[in-house]
Amino acid sequence: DRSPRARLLHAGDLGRWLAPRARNSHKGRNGRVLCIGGDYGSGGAIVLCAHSALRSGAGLVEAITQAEHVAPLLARLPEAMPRAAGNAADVQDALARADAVALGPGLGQGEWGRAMYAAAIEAARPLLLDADALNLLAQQPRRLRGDSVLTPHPGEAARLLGTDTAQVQADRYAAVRALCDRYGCVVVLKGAGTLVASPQDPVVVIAAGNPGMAVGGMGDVLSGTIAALRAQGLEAYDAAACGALLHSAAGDAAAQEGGERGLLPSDLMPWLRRLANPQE
Ligand code: NPW
Ligand code: AMP
Ligand code: MG
Repeated sequence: DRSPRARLLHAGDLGRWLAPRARNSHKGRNGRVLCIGGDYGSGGAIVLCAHSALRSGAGLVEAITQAEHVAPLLARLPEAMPRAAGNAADVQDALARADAVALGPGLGQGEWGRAMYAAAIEAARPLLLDADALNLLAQQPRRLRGDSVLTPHPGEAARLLGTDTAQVQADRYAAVRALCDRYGCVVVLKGAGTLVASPQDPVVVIAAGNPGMAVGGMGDVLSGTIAALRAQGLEAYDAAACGALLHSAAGDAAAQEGGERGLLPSDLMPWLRRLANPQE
C-alpha cells in the first residue's frame, strides 16, 4: 500500500484545491450533479450520494431513482431534486444539463439498472462510475472517456480486471495502474490506503481514513463528494484525489468525535462541509 513510488496526500493538502468561493458565486456556478441509482433494496445509497454531493458544495443536486424512493429521499433531503425514471428516455434531459454524473450507487444489475447504465454511459458528460455501474462495466469492458472516474473497492476492482480480491490487494499499486490502462481514465482504488491514479498522472496514496469507515454506504458518500468537486470545476484527477482525501479526512474527524465502531456514513456529512472550507 505504501509504495515508495507513490506520493502521500494528507488532510492539510485540501487547501490546494478548495479555495474560498467568489463573493458573487451562485448555485449555477457551483455545478449541477446528477446521481443515478437506488434500485429496490438499495434505496439509501442514492440518498447518501445526493446528501454528500450537497455537503461537498454542489450548487444543485438532482437524483434519478426508483419511483418508491422519491418521497423518502425528499423527506430526508428537501434540497435534492429527485425524480423517477422508468426508462432511458426519461434520463436524457437530466443528463444533458448535468455538470457531473454519479452513476451506480445502489443501481442494481436488473433491467432498470441496465437501462439507466446504457443511457448514462453514452452521454458526453463528466461521469463517475461506482458500485453496480462498475459491475456492469466489468461484464462488457470498454475504454471510457479520459475524464471519467472509476471508484472500485477491491472486490469491484477484481471484477474489472478479471481476477480476485486477494490478487488486487497483493499489489494495489499494480492493480490501480492496470485499471487505468484497461479503462483509459481516472481510478480510485478504495480501502485502507486508497490510491488515486490516471493514465498520465502519478499514483497518490490517501494518508487518512480509518477502519470505522468499513460499513455499508461509505462508498456511496465518496461518489457524491467526487461528483460535487467535479461539478464545481476540478478536473477529473484533481476531483478524485481531493474527493478521496476530503472523504477520508471527514471519516477521521467523525471517528475522533464518536469512535470508530458504529460510525455511520451519515456522520461524515457535517465534517465534509467543515473540511471543504479549509480557509475558514
Ligand atoms: P471478498 O469477499 O473479500 O472477496 P460487492 P457491495 C470485497 C449498494 N449499497 N478490502 C469483498 O470481497 C452499493 O452501492 C447500498 C477487501 C466483499 O465481500 C452497490 O450497488 C447500501 N475486499 C450494492 O449495494 C449500503 C473488499 O467486495 C465484496 C473491500 C452492492 O455493493 C451498502 C463486497 O462487494 C452498499 O453500499 C476491502 N476494503 N471492500 C444502502 N444503504 O442502500 C469490498 N471488498 O459484492 O460489490 O457488494 O459493495 O455491498
Ligand atoms: P464501499 O466499499 O464502496 O462502501 O466503500 C468504502 C469506503 O470506505 C471507501 O472509501 C474506503 O476507502 C473506505 N474504507 C473502508 N474500509 C477502510 C479502512 N479500513 N481504512 C480506511 N478507509 C476505509
Ligand atoms: Mg460501494
